[in-house]
Amino acid sequence: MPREKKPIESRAWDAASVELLEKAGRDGVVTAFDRADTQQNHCKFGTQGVCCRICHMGPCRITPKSPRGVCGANADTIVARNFLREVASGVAAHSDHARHLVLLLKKAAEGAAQGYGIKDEKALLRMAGKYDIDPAEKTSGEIAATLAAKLLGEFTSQEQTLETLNLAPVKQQNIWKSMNTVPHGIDRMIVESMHRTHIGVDHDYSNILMHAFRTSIADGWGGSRIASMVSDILFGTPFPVRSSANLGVIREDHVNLLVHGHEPELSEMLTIASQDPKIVASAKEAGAAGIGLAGICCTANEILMRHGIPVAGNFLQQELALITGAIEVMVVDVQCCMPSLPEVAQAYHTEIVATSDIARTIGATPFSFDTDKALDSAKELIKKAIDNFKSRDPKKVAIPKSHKPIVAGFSVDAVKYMLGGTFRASFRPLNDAVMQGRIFGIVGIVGCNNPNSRLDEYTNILTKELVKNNVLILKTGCAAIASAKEGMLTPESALNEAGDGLREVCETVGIPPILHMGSCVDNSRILEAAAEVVFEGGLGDSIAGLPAVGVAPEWMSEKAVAIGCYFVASGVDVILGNAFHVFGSEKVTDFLHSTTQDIFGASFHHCPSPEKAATTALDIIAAARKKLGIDTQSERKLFDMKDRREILV
Ligand code: SF4
Ligand code: MSK
Repeated sequence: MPREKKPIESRAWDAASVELLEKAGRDGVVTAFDRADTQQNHCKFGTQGVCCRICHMGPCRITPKSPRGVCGANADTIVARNFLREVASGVAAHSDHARHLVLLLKKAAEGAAQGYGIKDEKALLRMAGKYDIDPAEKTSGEIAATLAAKLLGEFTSQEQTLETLNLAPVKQQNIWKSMNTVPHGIDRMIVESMHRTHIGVDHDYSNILMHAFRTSIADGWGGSRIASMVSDILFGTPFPVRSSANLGVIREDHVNLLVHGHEPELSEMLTIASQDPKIVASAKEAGAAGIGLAGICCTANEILMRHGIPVAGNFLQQELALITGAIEVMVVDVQCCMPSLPEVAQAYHTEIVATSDIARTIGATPFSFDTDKALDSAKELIKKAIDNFKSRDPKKVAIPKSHKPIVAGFSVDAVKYMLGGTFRASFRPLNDAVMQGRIFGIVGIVGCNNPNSRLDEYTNILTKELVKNNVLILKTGCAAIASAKEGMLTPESALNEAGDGLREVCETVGIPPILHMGSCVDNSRILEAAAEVVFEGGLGDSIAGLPAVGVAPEWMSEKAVAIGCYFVASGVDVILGNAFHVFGSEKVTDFLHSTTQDIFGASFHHCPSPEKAATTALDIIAAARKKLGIDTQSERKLFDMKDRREILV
């Protein structure tokens, strides 16, 4: 039977992507959208999670007729083991990213990393304080060196539990202690996950799953939190910046260089180098109007948050960006960079440059990025792009017009500042707005795109519905880029869609109702915000009781599984657009979707449609408000400076 070919408009929500998918057809270029069609009949054993290939007596597949693998493992054990391995991989990805940053901090502290230094002294001192480092009579380099050594200990510690856990509300810490889910060193947690899932080790599905949550805590409150904090020290804590998003940010008359992946070390240097007058002059000598730097996925989010560099697109637009025919070089680092990129690039003149030694791609140019000479490396890469400009074939160039203005850069510090100014930076006005009902609740919408559903559709419908219902949205990753492309990340446009109460608060404070908080590791900023709400008071003593929900609408990566787990372990209910591969075990499914309520005060919910996700989120928030006793509408009153002073005097 011939495979069903979907109409192009059904693949993507935004017009720019549809335009380039049509061009891909004309240019004979195969993309992830086409390959998803050829993979339509997904293996049932895989989607149910009941295929085990952990040892070579197998692979074993569980069916009613063969309910146990050769070793005797049943569906519960196999599904739970597969789940834990996904979590471990996600945690490893985030935490290795964090490790690279800590090693860079160490080098920068020693003065051995060209172009890097301590950009945000306040962030350094704040973090040093958390690690009891006395700053007296120490240079910032010395403080950074001591801090880096302590942070490296968070990865390797064997008996000590993570110090970063102290950043969580005491109630969460106590739950983790009582449930035996306090993580030791991050690396140890990942190693133990692999050990436990080896043949013949941990067979009790609930014991395996509890370790999945324990390992995930080492990510959300450990690796990812460290990555965000160290990035802030090295590159600056984000504050609101204006920029624009979607494929239309690519400029035809510029030498175009795209950064893609996750780690910000090189992209920071490319940002600096791209503004070097000598480099701009050589681009002009080559016949271009200048250097066009833009990003894809989370590397894009990193330099957007700190420098306002435009975002060309999210995960499923990485190939589409090349199909514009106007990209000289795409620099890839780690995570979410498709192996298909060099093949797509072959249809044009684009050079794909793989810059991480742990992430090589066949057909890409390997480039060993050396943090000792980072600025030189960045200049070399831009020179490569300038040299390649002459090879561009104008007949193959077609850049969609579409791009939207955005405001991003909402770190927790930035939100506090916007709420209370320099001297009274605080979450108080936010908590009050929630208590008074002007803000009904807070929802974090995060995660990827997935060609099994229409690009950005679920994310955008859900976001609009929640904003209409007075829900403040916190966003990261590719979900944030989806809203950016939709024009929902500016105070002006999004406020038209917000409910009355939310609009009132956003207008008073001057923020959009959707706050872009950064990249995948910056999901830890959402936890930080949740903790701040608890610390501020008035909404209970635990994250678990807050009128807050997490949603991963179009997720696809193992990192998203880890993120979902650390949200649940922190007491935040998580709605999934795509189901986990666990339905082959009723017990594992029940554990994740129900038992965790009794353990952590939160669980997973599978909602295949955005409408169902919206009603589920609103129901969860309504129940939390009732429990907190704030379900009745109190008098609506604008919170002005006089009110703030009265509270804080
Ligand atoms: Fe089969 Fe058991 Fe080996 Fe898995 S560990 S492949 S279930 S024998
Ligand atoms: S990039 S993990 S597709 S959010 Fe962070 Fe996007 Fe998901 Fe990658």
